[in-house]
Amino acid sequence: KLCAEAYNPDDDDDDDSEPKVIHPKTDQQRSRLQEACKDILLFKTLEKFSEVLDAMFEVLVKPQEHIIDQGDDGDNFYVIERGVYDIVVGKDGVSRCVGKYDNKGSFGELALMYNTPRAATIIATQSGALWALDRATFHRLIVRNNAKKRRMYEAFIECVPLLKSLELSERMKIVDVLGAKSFKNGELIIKQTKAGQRDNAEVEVARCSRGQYFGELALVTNKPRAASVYAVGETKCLVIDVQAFERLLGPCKEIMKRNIASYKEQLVALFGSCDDLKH
Ligand code: 1OR
Repeated sequence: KLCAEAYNPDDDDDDDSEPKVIHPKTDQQRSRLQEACKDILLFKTLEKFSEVLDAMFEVLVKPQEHIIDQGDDGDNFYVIERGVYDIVVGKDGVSRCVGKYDNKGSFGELALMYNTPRAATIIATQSGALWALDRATFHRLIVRNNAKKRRMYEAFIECVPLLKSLELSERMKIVDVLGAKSFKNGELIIKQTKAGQRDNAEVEVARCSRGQYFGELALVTNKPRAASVYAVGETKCLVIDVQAFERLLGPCKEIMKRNIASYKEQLVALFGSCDDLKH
């Protein structure tokens, strides 16, 4: 058949010509899978989430097993059901552990999204269980959704002051991995995990609105959450995970640190000390 129409990736959305991958699962497996996937940000804006679940398959891993080796071609994307995994990056012949996944999260999206060699080595430190999604299905369901996501969030991301110092391409990489979460009025978004909550009485110290950010302090200081955050009215937040934060927001860290210094002044003004923020 000859076709004179221009190629439009949007028309591609319901392309049934590609075979759907289905790995049959028991009810018990499916519910474990659903539990492991419920906070995976890459899955948050998908219409065809159930097809993702259909295609995923279980992988059991042993201690010291390399799930991914830096430099390899990408085969699968992985969601963690359980286990602790080291993230190791080699540069100039020196390998360094740059982070870890502790019984939650996902990895292996970069090589599949950008067609690049694996950027890090992922090693299981104990026996664990993963759910894998093959490259073709990841492409069909996740990568194709990215164009839509970029259109949806580009205008908003462009007006977030914190991200001004990044290149457009860097901001778009943030959009590729972020997820959207909605909260009801009064709902807890972040829970303070620090002892010494000052008589357990909670005091409002600040209010954030469109374009502002929160949740960075614990990631910058590697300390427990220093404050709780509640939704005021119906709210929608865009969320990125700690590894993507480390990878993509490095250039914004100086701005965040400056703002953290002002948190201390606010705390001193409110409580007379800022012990909780010392680091
Ligand atoms: P991948 O397909 O490249 C390795 O395979 C995966 O490790 C990668 O996708 C990410 O999912 C995950 N830099 C690059 N990749 C990382 C990083 C990372 N962390 C996790 N992955 N950095 C560490 C951030 C804590 C930056 C290191 C300089």
